[in-house]
Amino acid sequence: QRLKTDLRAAVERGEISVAYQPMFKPDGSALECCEALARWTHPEKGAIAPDIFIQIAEEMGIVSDITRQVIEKACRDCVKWPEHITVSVNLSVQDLRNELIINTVKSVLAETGLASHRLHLEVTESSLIEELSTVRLILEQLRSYGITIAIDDFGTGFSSLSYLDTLPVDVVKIDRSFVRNICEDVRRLKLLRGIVTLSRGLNLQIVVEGVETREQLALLIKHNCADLIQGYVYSMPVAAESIAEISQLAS
Ligand code: G
Ligand code: G
Ligand code: MN
Ligand code: NA
Repeated sequence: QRLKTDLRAAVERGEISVAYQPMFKPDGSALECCEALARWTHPEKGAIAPDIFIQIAEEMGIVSDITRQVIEKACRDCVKWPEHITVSVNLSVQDLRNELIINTVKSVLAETGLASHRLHLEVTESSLIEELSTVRLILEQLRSYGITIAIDDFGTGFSSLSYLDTLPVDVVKIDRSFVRNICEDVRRLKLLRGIVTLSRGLNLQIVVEGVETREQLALLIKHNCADLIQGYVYSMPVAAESIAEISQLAS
């Protein structure tokens, strides 16, 4: 209860900050995109995990305020980065139920001057299942502005592949659970390769998340499983100010 009151106050004061986790070409030769990750530091309890405060915000019906703040900060930060770098923001399932998100995105792009092709939006696979017609309308509208749509946590949401094909989606981010045991368990590697083949068949760009070791990375490269890699093997989430330097080192 106390956490709710404090979160509301923090959101009203604009105190949600944003960290960025880079995505690289598999060989590490270029930093292409950064995922914006919301951060909240509670005055007494310290850092609260986003899983926790996003869920609280959803229960309180204020998650769209957080989304707006994160999109604003992400766009302001991205305009300062080298031009080839894009930024990817997570949407909550609640953002996809309300057409207001369309105006939010449009006005933030106008205010910040970020080219729309540099903004990506991530929606979890599980959030696509409800109110499909509203979701489709919102995603189509956003995509018509030139924004890229990614499905996050792909493979965990039990969505029907046939409607995945009909949704306006450009990128799949394969959930890190599919990477965890690929070096030890050949069946896990086969499963991952199957998902990759299927995604390529649907003309989707593939981001593999949660890559932690050099061995995993080598296997992913060997089997051509990824267009982009996101994971601790290359970088943890970092401050906006570090992105230009990390990008410089990669190139
Ligand atoms: O930051 P971390 O890597 O701990 O993220 C944990 C989870 O919180 C991830 O599933 C991520 O998608 C989610 N998350 C992080 N930032 C945001 C945000 O701004 N909005 C929403 N809806 N989810 C977020
Ligand atoms: O669910 P989503 O993909 O939006 O959230 C990204 C989350 O994954 C963040 O909490 C981020 O800190 C975490 N993460 C990023 N890279 C790795 C990794 O290599 N291993 C693990 N275990 N978590 C990671
Ligand atoms: Mn994400
Ligand atoms: Na994910």
